[in-house]
Amino acid sequence: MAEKITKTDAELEISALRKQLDDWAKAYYVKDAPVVEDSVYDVSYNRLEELEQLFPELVTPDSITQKVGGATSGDLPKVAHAIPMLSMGDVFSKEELTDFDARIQKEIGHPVEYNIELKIDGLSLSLEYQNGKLFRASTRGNGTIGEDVTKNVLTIADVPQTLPEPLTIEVRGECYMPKSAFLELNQKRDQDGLSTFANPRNAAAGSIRQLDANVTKARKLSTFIYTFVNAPEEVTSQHQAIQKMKEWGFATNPTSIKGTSLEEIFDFIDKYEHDRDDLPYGIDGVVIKVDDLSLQEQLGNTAKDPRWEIAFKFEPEVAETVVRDIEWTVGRTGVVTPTAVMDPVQLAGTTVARATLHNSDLLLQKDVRLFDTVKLHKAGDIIPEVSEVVLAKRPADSVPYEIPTACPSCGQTLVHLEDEVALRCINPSCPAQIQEGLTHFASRNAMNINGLGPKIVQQLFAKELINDVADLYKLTYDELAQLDGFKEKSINNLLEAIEQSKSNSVERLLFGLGIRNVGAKAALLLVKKYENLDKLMEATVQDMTAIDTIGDTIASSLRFYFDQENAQTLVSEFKNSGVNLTYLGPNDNDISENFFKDKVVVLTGKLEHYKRNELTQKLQELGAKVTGTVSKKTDYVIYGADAGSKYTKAQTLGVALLTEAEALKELE
Ligand code: 3BA
Repeated sequence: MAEKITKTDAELEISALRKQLDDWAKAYYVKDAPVVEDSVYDVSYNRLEELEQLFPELVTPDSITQKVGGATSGDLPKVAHAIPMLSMGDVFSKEELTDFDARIQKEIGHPVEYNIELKIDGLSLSLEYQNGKLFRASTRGNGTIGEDVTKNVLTIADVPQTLPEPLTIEVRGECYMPKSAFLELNQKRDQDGLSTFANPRNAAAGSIRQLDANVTKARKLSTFIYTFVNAPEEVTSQHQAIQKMKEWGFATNPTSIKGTSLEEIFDFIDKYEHDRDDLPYGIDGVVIKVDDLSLQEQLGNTAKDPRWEIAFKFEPEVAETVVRDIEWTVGRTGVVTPTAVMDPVQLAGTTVARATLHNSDLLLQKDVRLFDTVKLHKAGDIIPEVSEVVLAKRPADSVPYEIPTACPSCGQTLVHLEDEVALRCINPSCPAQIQEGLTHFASRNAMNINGLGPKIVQQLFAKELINDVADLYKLTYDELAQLDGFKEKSINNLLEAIEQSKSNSVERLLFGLGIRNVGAKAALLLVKKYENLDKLMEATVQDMTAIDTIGDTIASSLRFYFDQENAQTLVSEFKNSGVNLTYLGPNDNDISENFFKDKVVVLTGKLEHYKRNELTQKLQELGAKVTGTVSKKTDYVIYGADAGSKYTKAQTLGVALLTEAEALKELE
């Protein structure tokens, strides 16, 4: 989806990102002492790339995205790489891999064979041999200029100093420190009162970039070599290249396999993502390379990376980041909850910059403070949560966090209700609570008023244009014209969305009212039984509980709500504004057997006969569930012109594909 950001905002963000990334890169490349996790770096880097794509005119040659690698230290002699050491494009999801494969197939014209390799978590080295003798070894540096580490590399046991034939070649690969060596080293350093390395990669980097080769020798480094700069004639594929290098005595990684289908790639990824802890060396992903060297040549390189490979990076399941702020938000019901605002970090598939701290008790119990480094995980694989504070990284001047005593919205003193861990604002006219209620009313599962998000609600409220949900239906063109940046088009769009919501089936309104304990499911069940709001408002608790799954709690909440005069006024205002108060949906038993009943369906590509939302509605009326992503649970993918990754994914997973025309036949 296209993002809305002004050029001025983008400019500011870009400049901040560049400065931040330059600082981080310096710490990483020059000092071998990273200040943030790689995943944090990646998120900011990707964001910068995204913004530069949106505003190509803002790209400058000194942007870190335009350089191949990081900086180099000043201490070691420099080496110019005649052939630059490129970087690798990286992806974090299988969807993106599917896109990669689709792009390759499109460009080549048919499925291709890949060499699938582990992505070793080390640092890249280039080894140059003259007449069979190792004469120079260098680090990648910034890709064009690296550092001469020949003396140090000569101490690495598995790097051949002489080749079986007097060859003049250059090979490249990854230098790493085995996990066992890393643990031993840190243990020893700790005993000696020295600082320890953050991870094996930093230890390897610090060990290879030594001025004293004896230090390197003591560090037990290893290598995996994976590429020829100029492959010998007889080698025509990446797979053969690895064979050949092995033959000549290089250490090569034994796990790589050849594969053609996404399934093979996904299986490889899953296997090693699962088994990675058991490997004696660290990996941080999988590299997929077009195997055939002539096809590689055909695909070529971009300025930064080859177009024939992609690195799939594993999701860190635990991530570390720094707490910058603790925000307190007032919910619809007055509960005040703390959220940690942190440096963005990649965590199990998504970018996380905020994590719930649940409630004040838990915050105190975990003793989370501002500027603390915290470990994050995902509760139930979904909700980012702070697991613990990394005390070793707590700043010396840290002070305990003070829980607020006043509501951040209305300033009224907060209370701790009996047997509740939550802190509450009990002011019924607290602006935050009212605004939350309004946003909830407009939200997707409630009245689904497109464009009426929290920011607009906040403005409408601040300008006193609305005070309760019924006021939404009294908004005029001139009133909306007062909103920041609202012009004819946006005003009409919002008015239209509000107008449309009047004809929603009433369960949306009932859910949207935000009555305690009444969720979307309960709302639907209730209106199905009572048909309209008038009848529901008269129902007794006992009558309501006759519905399966509607218990006393829900029924009493409803009764309590509708007994209030406010609620009754609200409903009559809805009526006056022409808001529909009856149930318009199908009755379950009404859906007759049909091709799509109870099937999970995904739509993709450009449809001709129907607008996408029309077809979606039609399918839903037939009892189908229409979703956005293709998975094993999908029954049918209906596709139109220019279908992309969803189409390929369906093919890979063996999900039935229907053209729009075929689907229409079944609809009739
Ligand atoms: N294969 C790292 N680059 C890699 C040159 C290509 C390449 C890597 C790789 C793109 C790994 C970027 C630095 C570089 C040599 C440039 C791998 C790994 N392939 N398996 C083909 O295991 N980390 N890294 N290295 N040239």
